[in-house]
Amino acid sequence: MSKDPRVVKDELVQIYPKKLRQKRSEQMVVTEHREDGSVPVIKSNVRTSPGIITQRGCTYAGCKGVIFGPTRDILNLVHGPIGCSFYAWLTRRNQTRTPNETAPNFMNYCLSTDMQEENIVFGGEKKLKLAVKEAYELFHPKSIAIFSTCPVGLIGDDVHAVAREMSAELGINIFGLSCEGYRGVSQSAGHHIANNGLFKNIIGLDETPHDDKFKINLLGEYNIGGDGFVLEEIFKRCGIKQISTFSGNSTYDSMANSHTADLNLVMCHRSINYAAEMMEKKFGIPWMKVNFIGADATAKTLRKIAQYFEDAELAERVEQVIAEEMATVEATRAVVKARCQGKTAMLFVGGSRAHHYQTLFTEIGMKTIAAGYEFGHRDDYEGRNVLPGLKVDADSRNIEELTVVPDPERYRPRRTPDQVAKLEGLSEMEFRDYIGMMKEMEDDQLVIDDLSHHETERLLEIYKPDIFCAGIKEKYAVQKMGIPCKQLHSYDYGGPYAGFRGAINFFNDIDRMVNMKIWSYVTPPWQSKTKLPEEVAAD
Ligand code: CFM
Repeated sequence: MSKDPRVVKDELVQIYPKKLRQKRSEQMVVTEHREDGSVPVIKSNVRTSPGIITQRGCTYAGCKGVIFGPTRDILNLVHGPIGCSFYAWLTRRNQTRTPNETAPNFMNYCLSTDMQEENIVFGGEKKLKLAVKEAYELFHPKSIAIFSTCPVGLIGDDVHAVAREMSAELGINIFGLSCEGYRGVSQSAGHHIANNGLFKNIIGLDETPHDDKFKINLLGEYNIGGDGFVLEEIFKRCGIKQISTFSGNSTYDSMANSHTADLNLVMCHRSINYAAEMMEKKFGIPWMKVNFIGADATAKTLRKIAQYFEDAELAERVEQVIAEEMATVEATRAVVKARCQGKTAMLFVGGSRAHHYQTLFTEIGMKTIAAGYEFGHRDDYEGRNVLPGLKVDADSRNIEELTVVPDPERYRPRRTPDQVAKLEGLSEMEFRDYIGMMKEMEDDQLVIDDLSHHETERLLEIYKPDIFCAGIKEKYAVQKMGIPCKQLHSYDYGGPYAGFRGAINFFNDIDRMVNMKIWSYVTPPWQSKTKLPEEVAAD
């Protein structure tokens, strides 16, 4: 069958009923850079149609698992049936390191109100209060975040009232999050709800000043596989003070103090852009899109930071770190590139990595032939310039938009209007901007939003890429088709992949995967003659 992406696109949707075919067609585009600088419009952040096997997760997953999960000393208490807590427990490989053995780390615990039928019928607020008390007595945390699961919204338990009451009683910061799984079309809604929760309840509570010269927050970096550790070290070597990270390896206090920084670096735009915007409005901290995935990308990001602070000494230190690190990167890259040049990759993951990881593949000469997000919005694909024209649909209206105004005492613009204008004029800075995935892709590649299982199979059969990047739900089905699958959520058992050292790890792992033939020798169960258990039983 033809590999022309336009033909393939028609083939992927051909099996669907007419209405669904139309909808899915609008969620698939072939990349093209138009003369006016625009890229094709892609439908995204819309509901997955019933019957489709999606890669997506729920709103609760985005709020509890993604944004709050990596904070080690905010006690995460899930109000709901035990499964919601259990399946969000230690599955994301977000790592943390306490400064000493006695410092709190609640990440190892799976805390739930364990709702039963009785609570669904008669209400669960009493049980929630008891659970908060019990958790407090056991752990004495500074803060407790209560997460609502689907039944909580359905029966109308008021987690916010319980949080207020218990906060007054126990004298610690307790707050609720209305992040029921069904509240949005994907985990993306949960990110927004969590950003609002952080902003309303934590950011700005600690005024401790720092006299460091270059103070930043790293937003949208979750320390998967130790990525955050690598970046912390790079910042330290460059002399950049990292006040907080949202939220990899983070603490309650660091977040409460984050408004004292002078620049917000936004790594994963999808999950954290709301906090960046709100912090700029309230405190005057500008934000800048960065990418630490890829060695060249890391070097570029560090230079952008130095440029923002306009300091010769910082620029010099940054160059020194880049030079030292790049020597090792180049040695590995040259070997790996020679073995991987021209091979092909597909990336279908999340709301930012399907873009960022293309950089790493490019750095070793591999080509991304198809990519897409599970839950990205149009700005993540096409760039933030589309934002003013976006229509807010009923599902997005479901999520609270906070009204943020400059703080009367604490608003302090970090840059003069002239400096801001200059930074905004430099397109490579992506100052308060994100250009999105498609502008960095070559023409004539497939971009597919919320890829389905059926479409995955057809893509693999048609293109037979050298590697497919996705998550655990896809991994084994892909490998049974003879193609290696790299998990870009958890990194399988590997990582870190961020920064210079991370790039070296990634190059080596990908080299092993694309040059190892083992999966092509697999006979999938549906082609083998091995009898199924029920066939054996029937014999
Ligand atoms: Fe951002 Fe993430 Fe991602 Fe994400 Fe995620 Fe993740 Fe992801 Mo899995 S915050 S959007 S909700 S970069 S858990 S660390 S890997 S889907 S691409």
